[in-house]
Amino acid sequence: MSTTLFDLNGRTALVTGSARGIGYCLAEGLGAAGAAVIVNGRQAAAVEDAVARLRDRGIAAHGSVFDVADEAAVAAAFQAFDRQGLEIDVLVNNAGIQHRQPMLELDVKDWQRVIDTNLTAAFLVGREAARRMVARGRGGKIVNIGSLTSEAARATVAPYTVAKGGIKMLSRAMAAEWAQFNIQANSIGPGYILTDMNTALVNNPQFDAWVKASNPAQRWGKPEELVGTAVYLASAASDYVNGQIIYVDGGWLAVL
Ligand code: GCO
Repeated sequence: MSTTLFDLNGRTALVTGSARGIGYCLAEGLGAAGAAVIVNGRQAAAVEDAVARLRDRGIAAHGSVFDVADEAAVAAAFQAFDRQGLEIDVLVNNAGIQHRQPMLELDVKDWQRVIDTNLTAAFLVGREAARRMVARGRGGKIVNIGSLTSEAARATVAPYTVAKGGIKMLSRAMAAEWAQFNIQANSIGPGYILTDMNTALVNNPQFDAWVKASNPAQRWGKPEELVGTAVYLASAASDYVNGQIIYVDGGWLAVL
C-alpha cells in the first residue's frame, strides 16, 4: 500500500486544546506525518512551550491562544489565520474539560461550562474552519474527539457524557451537510487514557482496578496510541469515510 495515503505534507492542522495531554500528542503525531500544526490553548505560556517543543522536533508549529467556547474569540483567531495565510485543512476538535459530580448536586453553571467547552466549541471552531474549506474548494478533514462516554454513561460525569454523545452526532451532522464539499468529519472515541485529566482516577486503586478489569487489554491507554487513528482520519486514506466514530479503547466496548 502506498504510504503517501497517510502523508500529511502540505496540510495544516489546527488541534484545539493541544498545549498538553492528548491534544499535544495528536499535534506531534500529525506533525511527524508531515503536517504544519497550530497549537491552541488558553494559556499563552503553555502554548509557547508546546510550540517550542514541536519545533525542536523539526515540526512546523504555530501557536494560537484563544478560548474555543468564546464565539468572538474563535472568529478573531480565524481572521488572524487568514491574515497569516494559514489555511486549515485538518481540524482536530480536542479541547475538553471534565467535571465529576452527581447530577442531583450539579449546578447548571457547571453543566453549561462543560457543554460549552466540550460540544458547542466543536461547532464554533468547526463552522469557522468549514466556511474556509468550502470557500477554498479543496475539501478538508474534521476529527472530533469523543470518548467511551459517546456510547455509554458513567455515573457522576453527566455533562461530559452528554457532550461526548453530542460530539458523535455532531460528526454525523457535519457529514450530512459538508460531505458535498469533500469534507470528511469523523470522531475518535478514546478509552481510559493516561492523561492529566485522569490523574485522580489513575491514583484511585478501586478505579484503576475497574479500568483494567473492564477492557480486554487490561490496561490504561497511552495518548500516543491515539495518533495512528488521527493520522488516518486526517489523511487521504479516509476520503470515503464520513460520520464514523473509531473507538481506541483496548476493546472495552467490544466485549461484555
Ligand atoms: C471519567 C474520565 C473519562 C475519560 C474518557 C473515557 O471521569 O470517567 O474522565 O471521561 O476521560 O472520556 O473515554
